[in-house]
This record gives sequence, C-alpha cells and structure tokens, in this order.
Amino acid sequence: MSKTIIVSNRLPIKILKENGKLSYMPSEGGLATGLGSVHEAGDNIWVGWPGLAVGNSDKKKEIKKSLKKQNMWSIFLSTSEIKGFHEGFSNQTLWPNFHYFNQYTVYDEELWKVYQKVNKKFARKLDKIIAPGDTLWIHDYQLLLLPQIIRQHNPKSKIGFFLHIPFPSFESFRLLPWRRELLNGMLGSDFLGFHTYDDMQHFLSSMSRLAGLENKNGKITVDSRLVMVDALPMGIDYDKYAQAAASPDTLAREVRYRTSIGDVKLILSIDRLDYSKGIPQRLRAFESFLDQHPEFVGKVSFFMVVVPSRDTAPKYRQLKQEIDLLVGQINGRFARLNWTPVHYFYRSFPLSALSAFYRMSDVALVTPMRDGMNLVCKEFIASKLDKKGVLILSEMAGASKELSDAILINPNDINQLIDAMHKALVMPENEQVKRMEIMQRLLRKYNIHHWAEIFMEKSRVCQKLSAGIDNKAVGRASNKTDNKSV
Ligand code: GDG
Repeated sequence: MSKTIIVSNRLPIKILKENGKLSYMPSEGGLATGLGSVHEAGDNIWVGWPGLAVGNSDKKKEIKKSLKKQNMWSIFLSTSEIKGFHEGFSNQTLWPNFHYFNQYTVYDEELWKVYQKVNKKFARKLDKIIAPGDTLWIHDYQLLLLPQIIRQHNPKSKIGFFLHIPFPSFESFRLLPWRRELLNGMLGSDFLGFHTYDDMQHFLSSMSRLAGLENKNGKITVDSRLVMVDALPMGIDYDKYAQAAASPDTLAREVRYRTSIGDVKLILSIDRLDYSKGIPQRLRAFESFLDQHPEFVGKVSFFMVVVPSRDTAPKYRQLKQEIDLLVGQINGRFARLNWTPVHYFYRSFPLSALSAFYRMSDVALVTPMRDGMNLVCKEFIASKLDKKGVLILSEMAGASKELSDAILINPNDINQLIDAMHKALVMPENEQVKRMEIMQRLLRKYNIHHWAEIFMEKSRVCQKLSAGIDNKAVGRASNKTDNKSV
C-alpha cells in the first residue's frame, strides 16, 4: 500500500536527557498536532532530525529504534551540520532574508555548502524509504533544495511542499547569491503551498523574473511536468484549544494567577525570542501608552511570555538584552508596591498555563514585524469561550489576511499601536463579542485538519493533471520559454 511521507527539519518529538536516560515527549507545535492525523493513518511515516546532537552510535541506535516504533525515521546531524545547516544557512541566511531583515543576512559560501550537503543527506535517506506510489510532503525553508534532488533520483515522485514563513518579494530574494538554485530546488515539487496570496505572488514573480517561467492561474509547466502553486493559510487545532480553555486544570490556574496579579486589565503577548516578532517595539509602545494615558497606570499590566529560542546566536542574545533592559526600564519607572506594569517570563509553559493566560487576558497584542502566519493570535481566539477579549494584530502577519475583525496595525507606527491599545481597553463588550464571534466561526471551520486535507487533495489533483498532460502539448508549451528550469 502506498504511504505518505512527511519530511521536516525537526521530528515532532522532544527528547529529554536525564541522568543519561532518554525520554520522549510529543512536541506541542501546531505542525505536530495538525499533521498528527496524516501521520497516524495507514503506513505513513515522518522523517526528520530528532533535535539533538548524538555522537555515540549506541545512543543513535537506541533513538532510531524507539522512534521507529512511532513511525518516525531519524536523520542525525553532526555538530558541524547543526552549526552550518540549522543555525547557519537556515537561520542566519534564509530566515532574515525571507523576513526582510537583510541587514542580518549572512552570505557565506561555506554555510551554503553545508545546506546543500544536508539536503542531499535527507534525499539519500528518503531514497531508501520511498516506494512507487508514495507521496512526500516536505516542510519549510530548511529543505528548499530537497524536492529537486528527490526528483532527479526518482522522476515519478509525488511531492508536495509547504513554506511556513513568508516568501519575500523579488527585491529581497534576488539578494541571495543562491537564488536560482533555491528556486530550482522548490520546482522539483508538484504542488507548492504558501500561507498567503502575497507569498504565492512573490514566489511567482521571482520565478518569472529569475527563471523566465510564467504561470497560468498558478500553474507552471516545467519540462514535461506541471507545478501548481496556491495559497493555503494554516489553521489551528481549534477544538484542542477550546477544550483546554474549559479544562479544570486551566480554570484552577486562572484563579491562582488572577489572585496573584489582582484586579487589573491584562494585555498578553506570547512569542519565541525572535527579531521578526517586534517585541522591543511592543514594549516601547506600552511605555508610551502609560505616558499618554496616565488614567491606566495601576489599572493595566502587560503579561509577556518570551520562549527561549536560538539564544546562542549573537543577534538573539542582543535582542534578549534589549528586552531585559526595556522591561527593567518600564518597571523601574512605573511600578507600585501593589502593581507591576510588565510581567515578563523568559521560559516556556505547559499548554494548561498557556490556556489560562489566553483566558484571563483582555487583549492579545500580536505585533510581528513580519510573520508567515502566527498561530498565537488564532489560539487566543479559540480560547475565548465567553467571546470577550480583543485582538490587536500586525498587518505583517499572514493571519491578518483572514482576521480582519481584529484591530489591525502597522507595527512601525507607534502612535497607531498606542491608539489600538486604548481602543481595545475601552471597547464595549457587545462589540468585542461581535468581532470575536466572526473570527471564531472562521477559525473553527478553517482548522488545521481542513488545512491538511486540502493540501493533500491539491497535491493529488496536481499529480493527476501532471500525469494526464499530453507530452506533445507540453513540448510545444515549454518550447516557448527557452529557460525551462532555472
Ligand atoms: C512558524 C512561522 C507560522 C509558544 N510558547 C509556548 C508554546 N508556544 C506555541 C504557540 C504556537 C507556537 O508555539 C508558535 O507558533 P507561531 O505561529 O506563533 O510562530 P513560529 O514558531 O515562528 O512558527 C509562523 C508557523 O510556523 C506555522 O506555520 O505561523 O509564522 O514563523 O502554537 O502556542 N507552546 C507551549 N508553551 C509555550 O510556552 N506549550
């Protein structure tokens, strides 16, 4: 029986080491839950890196064996591969370029070599696993070259690819010396999915300007194949967040937290530590809000969770220091014995705590400078069982394209942010409920399961269309462009 092979840089698992013993925990990320149903069906498997450096071959065998029982196939990365591929080219070259932080982009031929090497390593592993009829679903910016490498080895492969971060405009993408190779890598797919229409258009524009490949309604003919491109905004596991918000553990936590914090309005933000998330800008806006609206001093607190991420990299260490300083400055200026302006947590929490934070907050402040989608704002909405609460959302997050009933802001416009905070804090309850209902209806319907189903369906359609193409017609069409592959 043919199977679906999910491929991502990280396997959906957290491996903890305690006293030399390994324990395995499912990861809580949206992708893990969303693809859970695909992964668990039939003989389907998930291929990726288990997330830690393992030198000892007995330990590798032990991990491989344990994960195989859960239908996960491990690809181990050496310390230099983790540095060059994961921390290097993926996070210091592609991540800043795709998020328009080009002042941070590292252009280093050595990192590029490691990126190519690891993509080939993934392909070699997959060669051993792929059987005729299997479908591959490859995820994200770490594996942009993989579709084409696999296609070279197995021309008949069925390959879908989804990009979780923005695809930048041509003006940013063209800065990369390896832009053609990257596009060529992606073109190995049958179906390419992006979060938003804009991301998809940016990809098509780069394709046209760098490769001379034009599209017709999102379809590109490459050699004798059809590549289909579409926008497919990722949803959340709505029921999981709604149920968590109703669970006794969450309710007990909410009571405990509220008792400690007191009777103030709460503005919430939750992000991984990342410069794309706009955390310092948000803090500065909150400080100015307190300056401009002294009537809210002592009446509103900012509850800010920053989850440690990539913090060995210099840019991330600097960002952490900047945040620490700003929080200290605001609390130093405004704090009272019975009121803390900013409650700041630099750590991660279990789902029930997160759920209690969503429940007890009056406003969610989600203001990334750039974000592929942003799931936190969707989780906040799903957790609001009483429909009271206001979302302030950056126009630069993919989610803003769907959530037009949020208060939408430009994160570079501090005055707009301050006005949005004020508007949110004084918004009448009936308006909150009206906006929340519309957003909940949308997110309940376009949930993560819907997203996974549509992705698989679109991949199937594309493969069928491709298989049905009359080779002569393709020959005629592709002769019109002299530069078929990049
Ligand atoms: C990338 C793209 C795109 C956060 N803190 C805790 C915790 N979280 C969970 C949240 C949410 C997830 O992490 C973060 O998802 P985001 O979408 O906000 O951001 P990225 O990690 O940057 O994800 C992004 C996404 O991929 C999906 O395509 O939306 O644009 O950058 O689910 O709840 N979970 C737990 N404890 C925490 O302390 N358990």
